Amino acid sequence: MTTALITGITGQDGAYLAQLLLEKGYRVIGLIRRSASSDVVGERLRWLGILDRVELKDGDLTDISSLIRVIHETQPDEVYNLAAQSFVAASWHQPLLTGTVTGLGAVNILEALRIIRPQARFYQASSSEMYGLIQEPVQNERTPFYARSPYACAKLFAHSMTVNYRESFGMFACCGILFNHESPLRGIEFVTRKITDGVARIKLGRADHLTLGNLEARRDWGHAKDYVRAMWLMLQQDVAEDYVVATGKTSSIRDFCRLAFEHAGLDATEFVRTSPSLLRPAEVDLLLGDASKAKSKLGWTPVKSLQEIATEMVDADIARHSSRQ
Ligand code: NDP
Ligand code: GDR
Repeated sequence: MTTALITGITGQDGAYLAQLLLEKGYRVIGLIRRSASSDVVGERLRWLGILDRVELKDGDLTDISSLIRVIHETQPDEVYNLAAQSFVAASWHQPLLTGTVTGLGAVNILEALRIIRPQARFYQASSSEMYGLIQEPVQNERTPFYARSPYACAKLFAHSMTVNYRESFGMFACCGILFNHESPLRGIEFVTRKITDGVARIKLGRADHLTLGNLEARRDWGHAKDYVRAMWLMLQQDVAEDYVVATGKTSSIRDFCRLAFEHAGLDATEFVRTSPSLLRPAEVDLLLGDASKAKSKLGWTPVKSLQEIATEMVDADIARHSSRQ
């Protein structure tokens, strides 16, 4: 039985990846942080009905001793480093924490693996945010990076270190440069989920408007379930390489609002307000990925369209709010 260790298993991608690996017959170990709200830890795993099928080990990406202990105890064949302070907007408020977790945290786990389990295959969750101030209208593995937030700077450091560990020590280490991916398990602070949650509240008469920031930013949005499949495929190859994972289509926040409100029979222009307080100190205006390499080498293609994603998320949020009378 193949053993996988997932950091960030309680997040959106960690939960879907755990589900995928369980379907494939893996033993799945997840790293979890101690929380004072222990009753809600693992909520996404519970939602997917797999909480009791994964082994949760306590640890923190910033504490290398905990990583060494967990790797030593579980001897993983594959390690997926998904843990991060992943909210771009928060990274300006907590730049040091973001650098420590999202940047140095990746080196902690690479270093722990190098010392005690160098044969394990390693996946690093790199991000399209690293492209930042766009140098080319369509971004692929050769497009130069230009980080625009403390989060992107930290991810760029982790990305470079992963490549460096591969080249220096011959470790099987891959970076997936994933563009935005969403689902009903997306954190409520991210714009798509904030919108679908807002639509649900308005539809059920629990709110009368939704306040957003920049409606003109464009993102290449896919579905998280499709994207975790690409992570797994990267670690099944003969050679470790980096891959862009994207749909090749870009839409604005305004477009996503229209799709989500329309699905609930509402007109977005009646309910969406904007506030300068939600604008970022530096914005990433446009992301549009070229996943040709992932398509040709991994045989990966996204399945879900943005319309389907918006529909699934709105339905899930209406169901959630309806069950909380
Ligand atoms: P989430 O924010 O949903 O999940 C982040 C996870 O990291 C949570 O499980 C969180 O645990 C954990 N975590 C945070 N800090 C620590 C720490 N110090 N030690 C251990 N675990 C920690 O992110 P997503 O699932 O959306 O994304 C997964 C990864 O992919 C992230 O690295 C993200 O930056 C990256 N990424 C995401 C994209 C997207 O569109 N979703 C696109 C490109 C990259 P807890 O539950 O305790 O907070
Ligand atoms: P992003 O996702 O920063 O791309 O990072 P987010 O959904 O937070 O923002 C997308 C765009 O929407 C604009 N926006 C708003 N964003 C939020 N959160 N809230 C608002 O009210 C709002 N109004 C407009 C933002 O300015 C931005 O342009 C996500 C994360 O998952 C990262 O971890 C990951 O690396 C990247 O995607 C790829």
